[in-house]
Amino acid sequence: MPQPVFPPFIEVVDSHTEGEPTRVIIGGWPDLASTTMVDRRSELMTRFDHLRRAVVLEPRGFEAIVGALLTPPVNEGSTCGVVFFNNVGPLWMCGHGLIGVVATLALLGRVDTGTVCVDTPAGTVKAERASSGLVTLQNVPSRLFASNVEVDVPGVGRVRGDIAWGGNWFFLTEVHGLEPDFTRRAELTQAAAAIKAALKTQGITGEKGAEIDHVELFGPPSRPDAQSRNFVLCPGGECDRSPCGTGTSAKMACLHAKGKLALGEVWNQESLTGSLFRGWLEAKGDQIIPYVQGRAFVTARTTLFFDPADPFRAGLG
Ligand code: PYC
Repeated sequence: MPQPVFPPFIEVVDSHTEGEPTRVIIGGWPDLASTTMVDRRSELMTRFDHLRRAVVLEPRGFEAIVGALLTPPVNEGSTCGVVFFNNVGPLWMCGHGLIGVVATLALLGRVDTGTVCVDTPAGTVKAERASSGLVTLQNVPSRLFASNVEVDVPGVGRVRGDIAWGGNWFFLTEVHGLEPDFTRRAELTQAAAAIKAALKTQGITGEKGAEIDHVELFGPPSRPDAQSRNFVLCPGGECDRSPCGTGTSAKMACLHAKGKLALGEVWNQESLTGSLFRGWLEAKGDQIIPYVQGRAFVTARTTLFFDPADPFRAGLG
């Protein structure tokens, strides 16, 4: 078995978007050979899984961090590509992460104010950066896939919810008797993880058998300017500290399909930490395009080292 090769160092910029951390790789990661974003996502797993783990897991990271590997663009007009990944594997898209990428590109002087296009494995997304730093993400087309799906969840009971695509696959349902607040995250995680496991056991999937790897629970808002508050369980078992960009997109697509959110109408989604994404929808032909607005703050620019003598250089866990 060949030993995984580590570069001497990897340079990163850390930020958080409405509370949820993103670590953007800005240098040191070996070049990917693939020429499409979908193939780059696969290559990240087949050739560089040891680097994914080393960058986001302890002792350099922790479970909630989403990594973002910048790549050359694949489409004319795009500034760059990005493959997002977390503690268990790659993501298709990441809304909070994309806002973090834009803040990082601004720090590096690669974007100023105005529009930037970024290629992702889920498609090309656009973002508009205001002089205040506020970012408006134009996400990939989103849609309700199946509504009022019932699932029997051991320890929870029968749960009814929707399945939707917002750049990742989501099961969305109301939470009863449990406030979606950060202080209740252990119980919320337990309930959402039980739902996710039941979906898998009962063969309930997204389109073409796609695994539903995000579970989104909704409850009443605590802020007067929000319509709803959510808890989002991410694939690696951690919860999103932001309202989740792809999750907010999936939610708005569901509301629109049920006649509860008109095109252009604002949807303010609060997270379990009390942060907020402002969202709305536009139609493009027969597709529904979500817009998600939020802020990212750069917290560090760091060099990661991988000492060959370090027993945890490939990450812990
Ligand atoms: O903001 O789309 C998002 C996201 C997905 C997983 C964590 N954040």
